[in-house]
Amino acid sequence: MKVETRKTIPYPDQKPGTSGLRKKVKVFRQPHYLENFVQAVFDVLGAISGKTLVLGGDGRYFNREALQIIVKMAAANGAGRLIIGQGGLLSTPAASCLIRKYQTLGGFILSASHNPGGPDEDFGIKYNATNGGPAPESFTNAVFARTLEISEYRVADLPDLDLDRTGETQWGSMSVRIIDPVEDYAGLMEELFDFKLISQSLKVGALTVCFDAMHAITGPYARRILEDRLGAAAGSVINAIPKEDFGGGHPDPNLVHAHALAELMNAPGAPVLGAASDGDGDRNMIMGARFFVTPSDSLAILAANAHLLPGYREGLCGVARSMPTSQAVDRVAHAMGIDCYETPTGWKFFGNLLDARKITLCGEESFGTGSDHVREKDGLWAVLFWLNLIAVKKQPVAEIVREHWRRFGRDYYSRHDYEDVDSSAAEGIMTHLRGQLADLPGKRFGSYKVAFADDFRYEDPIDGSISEKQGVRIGFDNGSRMVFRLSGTGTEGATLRIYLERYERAPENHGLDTQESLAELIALAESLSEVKQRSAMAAPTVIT
Ligand code: VG1
Ligand code: CO
Repeated sequence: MKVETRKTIPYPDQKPGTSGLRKKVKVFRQPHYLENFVQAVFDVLGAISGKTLVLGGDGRYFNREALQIIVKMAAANGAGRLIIGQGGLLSTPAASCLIRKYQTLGGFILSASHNPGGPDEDFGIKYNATNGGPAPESFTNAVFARTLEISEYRVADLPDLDLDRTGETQWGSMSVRIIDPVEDYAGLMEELFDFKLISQSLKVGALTVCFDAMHAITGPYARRILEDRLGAAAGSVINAIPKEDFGGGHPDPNLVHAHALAELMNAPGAPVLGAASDGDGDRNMIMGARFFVTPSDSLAILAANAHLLPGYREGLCGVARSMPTSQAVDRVAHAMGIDCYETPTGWKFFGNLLDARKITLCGEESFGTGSDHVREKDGLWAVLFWLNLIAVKKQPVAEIVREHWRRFGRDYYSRHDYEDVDSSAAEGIMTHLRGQLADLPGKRFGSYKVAFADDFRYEDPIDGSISEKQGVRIGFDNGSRMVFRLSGTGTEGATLRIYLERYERAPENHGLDTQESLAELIALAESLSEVKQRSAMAAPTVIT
């Protein structure tokens, strides 16, 4: 095997965001762009000689091309073994599962998640560490620093690898194993959930399900697990074939983008559970017949009921949520007498807490929930959790949620996204908000009195690392909150996210429309941020 060392020059823009490096395909296709980033990861890792790496992606446009490049670079950098999903496919949680199960050094996940795919759309790459989770900020910062000074990379002179045939082969100085992308993950799910009970409920028709894979990675996973193993009716999984452009849509599981599912769930004869996942399979949307479950509520409900399921029978050691996620799970933790941690947005911040066994479940308002079974959020896991829960409780989704509200109160919650805002206007909004923080506490706005206002700063309780400026929070004395932050996953302009929540204890007030119930808070958020004037947008692009 001949190894070539090629000269390169640095790119200034390879700083990983909330979840890896995400750019337009055209940006990734610039000479040596991908190679620089991959070599920077190898350089920071240092000793990969003889080590095993997991490789796979969500199947989007450029997935295969990128994989071939990484295979040749891994060989040149001395990797001992690669484990690759057949066809170059692995969902994000399945990649995490494989890294853990086979105790590999880590792995590369090729995905831009819920961002659209195709020659003019997005691509992404992320490195996950030995624990199966996204590398921490200390690592991604070091990679970024390395990309700014890189001058050469190594690549082996090898032909393209056949990604479609499973089995073990010797490739240059490495052994390469192409594996079925679903099998190990399906086995893990079977350990966590009561497959027998779920399949009995499906068999007698007490449970019916529609899962929208949105033409993305979870199609093969959901078909194998829901239809083949559990016996859900053929056709329960829709849009099940992964496509390079996700059928031209946004593979983002929310009511706006998963509209086929939303329509079905609002029509007569809707299945008991409706669910969808995103491009790389780590997000989930949960619906019942004519009922949408807010992701923050879903996390709280899973936490309150986990002990009913085989994998969590021993109870939870603690829970965590990202800062903008509603406080619904905090109430559950309080009632159970366990700790609840508040972390910055992005799954990488849960890793240390999970590794240190401080938490068992965690989640984000952005349709992400997960547990200590892997180190990523996990879409299909959440769906199986709900299926198992419905089978145990023998109640419809809406009833499970309403019962939860009666016990804990309801946290009305919504996120308003202003997408593709001019970057300097978006920065201006954040600066304007930060400028008010010192004066806000104690001020009254209608029925809301400000209790605190700050820019969220996180000190990791395990390694003491500090992450600053993670979002502006304004809290009120009645427990309501609003949060403002800029997205770290977009590839064009800026996206401002405004998160709003209001707590309602009294059951007679649990049936309000979410936007109406938050109307006063929304108007206040818009006026404090001056979002409409500064962005020149009359309304949010997406409301979830
Ligand atoms: C968004 C979500 C965040 C999530 C991240 C990655 O980040 O808000 O909660 O962890 O996407 O999810 P941001 O910075 O755009 O708000 V995924 O499914 O895109 O890997
Ligand atoms: Co995702």
